[in-house]
Order: sequence, then structure tokens, then C-alpha cells
Amino acid sequence: MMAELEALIFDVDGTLADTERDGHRVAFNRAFETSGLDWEWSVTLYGKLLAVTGGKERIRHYLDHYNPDYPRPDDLDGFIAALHASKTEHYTRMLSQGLIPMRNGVKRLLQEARQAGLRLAIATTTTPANVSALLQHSLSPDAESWFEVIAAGDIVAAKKPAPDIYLWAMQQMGLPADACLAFEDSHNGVQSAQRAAIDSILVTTNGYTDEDDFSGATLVIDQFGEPDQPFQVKSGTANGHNYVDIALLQTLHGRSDR
Ligand code: XBP
Ligand code: MG
Repeated sequence: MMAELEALIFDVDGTLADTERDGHRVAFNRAFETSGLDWEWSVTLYGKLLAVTGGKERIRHYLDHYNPDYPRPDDLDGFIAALHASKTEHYTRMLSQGLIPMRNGVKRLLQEARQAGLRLAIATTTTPANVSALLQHSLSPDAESWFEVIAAGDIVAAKKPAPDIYLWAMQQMGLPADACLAFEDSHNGVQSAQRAAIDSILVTTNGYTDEDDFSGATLVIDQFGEPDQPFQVKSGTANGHNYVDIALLQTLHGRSDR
């Protein structure tokens, strides 16, 4: 028998907010410009680069596969780290200007979860400063305190699709995987949660992840939705619900046909 649902673990980028195309991508390009590089990550190229999670890892992947002729500095790690620190500055500045809103239904769902006494955590590959800035400026000034654990960035060495970030978050909470439900938006994210033995996985897709392979996810929808803005089901069964609320999450977690 499945354990009771006790905690919700959220991915950030693409799940809580649509951060990639008009947020991270733009910040990378600004960092390149600030550093005097003529690199430009287009919307299409960035979609391909998203195969690799983590900003530093993504820059390295870009050099290896899309710009192999760029003369490598002796201290490549230091070069990438500095470039990435500049990207984080640009990105958090954009967030502090309120440029990136939460996705539809996110705030309502988090408030309902808090009222229902569910424990909340974050498991993301993005830099901790990015999470703080997003929660503070796009959700609520005190939103960081809504989450018991914020597992982010280099806290673990192996980023998604490795399970490490989910395992770390659950260990911090002292919870087994079958007491948790994960929220993701991408193939890499679903893989990570699944390898951490989490069975209940709710996916909300976005422009970059529409065509991802989500096998292993419990339910795939296009957004959390609101009472007057129903989600569309892409795969799985919403058990008669048309926006994500705690009652729907309970049915997803309790499904006995798995
Ligand atoms: C998100 C990411 C992140 C951001 C950039 O993946 O891949 O790397 O694109 O963040 P997920 P940093 O949603 O699966 O966690 O530049 O701070 O690494
Ligand atoms: Mg994501």
C-alpha cells in the first residue's frame, strides 16, 4: 500500500515559472556581451542546449559541440565560472525587476498546499540565488519560508537527470519517496524524480518541452490551470478534475493501478 501524501517537491525552471527562453537565455547572452564575446544563443539553439542542465555545464557543452574552434583559455573552469557568475547577476537583476511571472495556478496551488498542511520543497539544478530572487519577486516577499527545503544548483555534483537532488531533498525532510509527489516540466526532470524512486510525478509542459518524452509521469498537462482556466490533458488521467488542486494530487498519489 502506498504511504500517505506528505510532501510536494517542485522543480523551478519551466515548472514554477517560464524562465528559460526570456530569462536564462537572455541572461546568458548579456553575460557573453558583457565579457566581449560575440556568442549569441538563439531561441532555437537554446532549445538544443537545454538537453544539458546547469548553466556552467551548458556553456561547456556549447563550446564542445557548437563552438569547438573557440580558443580555450588555460583555466577553462575559471573562465566558465566567471562567465556564469555574470549570467547569474544579469538573471537575478531581471527577476528583481519583476520580469518573470509565476505560471498560471502556481500561487493558488502553493497556498492550498500550505493550508492543507502539506510539506513543501524545491529540487532544481538552477543556482540558489536564482531561486531566492524568483520566489521573492514573483511569488511573495516571504515565499522562501514556505519551503522547508530548497535543494538547488551545486548542492549535489550530479545534476538532473541524475536523482541526487531529489534524494538530497527527501533526506533533508526525512521522508521516503512514496510520501512525495514531484512537479516537473522536462524529460530530464522526470528522469531525475523517477530514478529517486518517486512514483507520483505531475508534468506541466511548456514551449521548450512540449515534445519531450514523459514516460514514467503520472499525468501530463499543459498548465496547473485555474477554476476558470482548465488545463489540457496530454497523457494520463485527471480523474474528472480540470485544474490542479489538492484533491487531484491525492487521486494521482493514491492511484492503485501502478
Ligand atoms: C533548469 C536548468 C538550469 C537553468 C540555468 O533545469 O537547466 O540550468 O537553465 O540555471 P531544471 P543556472 O528545471 O530541470 O532544474 O545557470 O543557474 O545553472
Ligand atoms: Mg525544469
